[in-house]
Amino acid sequence: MNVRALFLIGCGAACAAPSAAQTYRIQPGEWSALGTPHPVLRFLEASDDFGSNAIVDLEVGEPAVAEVVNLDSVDHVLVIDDVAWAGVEIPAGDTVAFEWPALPLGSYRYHLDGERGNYLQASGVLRAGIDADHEFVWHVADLEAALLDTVAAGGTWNAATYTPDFFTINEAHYPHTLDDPWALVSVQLGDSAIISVANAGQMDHVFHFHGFHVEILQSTRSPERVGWLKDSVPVRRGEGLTLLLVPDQTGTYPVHDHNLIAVTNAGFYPGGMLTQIIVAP
Ligand SMILES: [Cu+2]
Repeated sequence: MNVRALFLIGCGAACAAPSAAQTYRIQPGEWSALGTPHPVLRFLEASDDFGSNAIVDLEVGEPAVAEVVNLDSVDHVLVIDDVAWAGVEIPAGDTVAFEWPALPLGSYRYHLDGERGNYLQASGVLRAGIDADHEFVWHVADLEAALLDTVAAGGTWNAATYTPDFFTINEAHYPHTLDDPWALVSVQLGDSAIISVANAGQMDHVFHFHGFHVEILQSTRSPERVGWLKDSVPVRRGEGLTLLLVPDQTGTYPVHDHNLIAVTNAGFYPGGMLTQIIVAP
């Protein structure tokens, strides 16, 4: 199978007709840290329940019209890390029409800028041209649960005192990562799995794959690493990465942040940024 051809799929017959504008909403809500609710902010598809942030899919090199409703009490600015784009101002309570920019093939991190947008995690993965039979998305973040309360109350994030105690993939920590079909890589021997990764945290993370080496297909921050085939992949703050996994053995294998504090929940192991690759015969 030609894996690059697979990766480059994305503009079939559906491209001929322009699709309707996608609608999003910015919504405050709560996230549970081992049963204790904390305030968070999400960027959601208008039709989705409150939960993990939206995965935004675009065609390669084509702008896409969209609309966003700001249900939060403050103004926000939507940006994409590592992309030269003016961004979109979204006043509190307003509905704003905008265009996602034309982007090269790959995975990116979009988010709301500013303390509240950044720290309360209105942030997600934007994919340009990625449409594979076996596709996965890891929007990874570190956070200090008590700081969610502080920032929601108007306080600020302070690097000097930051002590993260939760580490998430798609806004969930292990073992809940295994309930998320985007986070749990479940494939068959020889499949080509495309994994889009973006780091929404306040620190760099390094993913360690057991059992397999993955190929870096794209990086917003480290393009010199494209083509590298490694069992450990760093993802810097704000970076977007696209990885190719072609499993050559069956079984269940962990994949996790190599910084072991990040595989805990409030200090308890195992937890955090830990998921699995399950390969069926
Ligand atoms: Cu490991």
